Amino acid sequence: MEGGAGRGLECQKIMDGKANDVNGSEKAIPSCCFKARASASELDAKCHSTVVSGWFSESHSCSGKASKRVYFNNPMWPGEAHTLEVKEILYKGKSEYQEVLVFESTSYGKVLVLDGIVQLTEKDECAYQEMITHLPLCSIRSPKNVLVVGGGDGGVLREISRHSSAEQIDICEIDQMVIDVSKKFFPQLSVGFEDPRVRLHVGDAVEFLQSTPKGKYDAIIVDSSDPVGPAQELVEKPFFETIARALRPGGVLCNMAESMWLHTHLIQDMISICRETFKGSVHYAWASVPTYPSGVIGFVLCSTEGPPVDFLNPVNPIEKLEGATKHKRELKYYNSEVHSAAFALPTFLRREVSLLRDQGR
Ligand code: SPD
Repeated sequence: MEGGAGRGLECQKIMDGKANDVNGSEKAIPSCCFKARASASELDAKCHSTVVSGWFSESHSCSGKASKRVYFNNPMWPGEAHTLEVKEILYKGKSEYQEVLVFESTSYGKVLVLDGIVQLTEKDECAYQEMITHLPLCSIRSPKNVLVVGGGDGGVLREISRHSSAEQIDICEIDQMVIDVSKKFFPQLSVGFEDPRVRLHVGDAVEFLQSTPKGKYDAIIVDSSDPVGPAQELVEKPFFETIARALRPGGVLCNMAESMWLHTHLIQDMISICRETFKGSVHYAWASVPTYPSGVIGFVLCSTEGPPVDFLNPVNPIEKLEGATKHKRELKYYNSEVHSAAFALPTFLRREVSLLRDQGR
């Protein structure tokens, strides 16, 4: 095992199947790499941690008995794996839903990883959380009732709390462990839970939305993990229908929508479903997040039938909301200029997205 003394020890612990739990006590590490296992023959698959020789790789690694090689491949981005140097592993555990890993990286601060996929780093989380929140909330006047689906780290809540118009901020997160881990290791995000307007619901978002009164929310933000595992149904039509039902006329949805470089078909599918489901407008925007695959992440923004929403020109500019740009933490990425620019699409993507519109899908 390579790496510094501390790092070597922590990595060895992981390889030995031990790590510290949220409270610091040593805990057995569950078998890793369920997805890699599924793609390898059971006898041939021997799973390793995703931390090898002091480097975390966003992949599912599995050594084949026959070839004695380590494979790195993630079904969401086959053929590539982003890698970060690990200073220290801080936590590894398994919830009912997913594997949870927190490590200190040498270049991006602390990193939260779910099922082998980077969810956020201290250095660049600002771009994702600010954009997924303010793109929708600055596109409507005085948002009052807001729902976050997922987002258990609290970063999106922190951003919503800049909007003094918000009266009730609901969050439905399925995995209590994500909330606990964030409160312990990412206090600058979990601070979002401290806002008295926040109501936490731990459970399934589909069930939560089904029991939500029709037209309750002005805005819904879906801050999910990638659509493999627990988040799969969050990109399917029935889910979007329950969202549309829960929004008021002219209400808005902002949904995490992957990378334009890697997931054009998924984006096309989402836009197509949203055009069928939401009778207002549907747009795609994007932001630069260096630690997400291909360095960018996108968002689908939709509005329901009702007062028209012009997503491209914010009617509720953040700079005009008293104290908003400095609330809890100064904005680092989002501003009104970035807002409008985020909807400018490269030619290849514009073609794909407008093709759907021309086909009336
Ligand atoms: N490919 C990673 C996408 C992660 C989206 N969710 C991030 C959660 C941060 N609040």
